[in-house]
Amino acid sequence: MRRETRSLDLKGRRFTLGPRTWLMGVVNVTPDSFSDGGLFFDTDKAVARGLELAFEGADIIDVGGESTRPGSRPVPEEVEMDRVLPVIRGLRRGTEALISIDTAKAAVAEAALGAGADIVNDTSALRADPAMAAVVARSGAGLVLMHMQGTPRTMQEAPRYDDLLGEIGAFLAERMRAAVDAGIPAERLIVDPGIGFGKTCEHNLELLRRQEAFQALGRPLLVGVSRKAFLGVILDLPPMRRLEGTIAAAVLAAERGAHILRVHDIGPVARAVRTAEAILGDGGGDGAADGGRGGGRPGDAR
Ligand code: PMM
Repeated sequence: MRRETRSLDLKGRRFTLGPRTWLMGVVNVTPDSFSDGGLFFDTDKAVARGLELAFEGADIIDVGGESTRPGSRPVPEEVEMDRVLPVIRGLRRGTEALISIDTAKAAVAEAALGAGADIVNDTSALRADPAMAAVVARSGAGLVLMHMQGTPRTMQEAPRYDDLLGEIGAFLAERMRAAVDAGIPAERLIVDPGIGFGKTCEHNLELLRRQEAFQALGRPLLVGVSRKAFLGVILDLPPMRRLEGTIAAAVLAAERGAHILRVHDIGPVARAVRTAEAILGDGGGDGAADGGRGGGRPGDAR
């Protein structure tokens, strides 16, 4: 994998990212997310889904209570809290996996961190709520800073860039400075180019092709390709039939520098990524399917 090792501090614990690709599994507790809206809207189903993702190999479980699909409108914060808090409490009781809260609202983030979340995944990169930076700074939690052109309501109307990689890199560097100025140490930051957020299919493909440029930011890189619309353009298939496209894009993203992959289908992606790591000769030993000890499974004579 062409990526550098980075350390990441989360609530007083230090993690090393790089040797083994981390996987972030998605639990959308929403009636309307673009690919799994409604499936895990019920608390018990959402907790069960999160535990299943952890069992299948998710390092992080990303819980979201508001859809960010193109054209979507924000939901009130009490509604978002009612959706995500019981799920985070249930997951915290049931798994050691890290938990992230996908929200741009400070009050939701604060309550989620109190309920046991370790990371705030803010797709607005601290721009939506002026109180967010202080909440993250106080908590010791990690923070994902994601690039988005426009807002979820408007972002796909006419995305336009003069210098795609340059503009996104400059945006992420500026947001990192804003976070550090607000008291969040750089060691707690994760950056994300925001595949599908104010980008055409061509923009997304170019980002994935040239994604190594983001290594210069010096922080772990998170990439979310799972079931996204650019795969629909390539394959002419609906979200639930984009698994093979997701796997191809996810493996290439990891090979080109992504430290963390955000995906819905953890099992299949984990098997593909571990195989790619083994072929490339890395995986750090702790991530390979056989634990890095050689051997394989009983009955696997070949
Ligand atoms: N994509 C979605 C939601 N949240 N967060 C980050 N950091 N990166 C992403 O690419 C991302 C995200 C949209 O996907 P979903 O509605 O299927 O969860």
